Amino acid sequence: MSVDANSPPLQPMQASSIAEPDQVLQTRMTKNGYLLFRNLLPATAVTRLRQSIASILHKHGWIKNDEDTGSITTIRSPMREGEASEGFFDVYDEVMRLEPFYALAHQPVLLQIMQRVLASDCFPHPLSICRFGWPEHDAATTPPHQDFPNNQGSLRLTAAWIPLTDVPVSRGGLAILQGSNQGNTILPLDFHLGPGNRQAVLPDHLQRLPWVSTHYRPGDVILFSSTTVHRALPNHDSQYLRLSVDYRYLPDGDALTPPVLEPHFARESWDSIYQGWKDKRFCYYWQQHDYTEVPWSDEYHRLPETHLNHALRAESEYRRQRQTQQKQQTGSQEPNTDEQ
Ligand SMILES: O=C(O)CCC(=O)C(=O)O
Ligand SMILES: [Fe+2]
Repeated sequence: MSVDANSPPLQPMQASSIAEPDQVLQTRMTKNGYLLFRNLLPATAVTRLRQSIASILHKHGWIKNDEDTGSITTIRSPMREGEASEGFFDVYDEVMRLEPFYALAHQPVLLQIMQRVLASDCFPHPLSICRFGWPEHDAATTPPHQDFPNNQGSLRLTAAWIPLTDVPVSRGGLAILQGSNQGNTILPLDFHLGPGNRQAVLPDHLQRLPWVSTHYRPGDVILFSSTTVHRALPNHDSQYLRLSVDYRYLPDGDALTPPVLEPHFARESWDSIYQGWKDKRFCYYWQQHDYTEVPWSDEYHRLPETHLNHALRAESEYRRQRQTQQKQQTGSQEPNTDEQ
């Protein structure tokens, strides 16, 4: 398996089964840093969320009004996560209010497997993320990183990454550096244009580990640890958008930081997000848990002064490339026959 010349060669991911004993799953998680479960989530829950998000994307002119086939076709140029000037929040704010977006984190099958692998009393922290994996947007694709610096609190924090669309390897799914969690070391960081604006600097012994990935389908779930190095693959699949969500769980009583109790990007209050929800069961559910709040530390994100030049160069190169791409698109654009 190979994606392009700039990506490391990929090896296949090992799938796990919920029929395996807890001990086997826990040992594999400790050894490999991830567990992939095929077809875990009910199709209805995943489809409902994809359709809710797709209707927002369509309303804002980001995607075609396709038949729902599990694939989503983009009709606008890519943008970076959080890029306000490109209209990112016109869409993202609406997604952040969707009841099914938060409900999926509480799906019984997902909670049960997390409880078996992580801790019987674990729960998702409320900060939940939706990702748009744009085609031909390599410079701002999620770089190799660990989740601990972005969440902090407990090293036992465990993520669930969930594809909402079909994600063949060419469509930019998640890749895991297998075994990179061993030793639970927090890696130094460098600037990157992708989500989080930081990439992990991989020491030699980690560079020798295999990157693994797979063709993900809606219903699949991958769990990974807070120190597991992971990244997104470049999306080179025509005009298809990769859509996914990710949630993070921790054992009750463990530490967490204030930002993970906020909605992603913290642009609205929970009260405002909860307006219009039909089922209030998942409103403020975390307050029933016994976590310990610890301060957020900027130390995990600090970059050496020398990285500033690199950041500025990357930023201006990105802007130049995007202008060229946009000019080419405007030049070659056919009249849009898709009804808006
Ligand atoms: O979907 C992506 O591009 C990034 C996902 C990720 O980093 C995560 O789920 O922790
Ligand atoms: Fe991550």
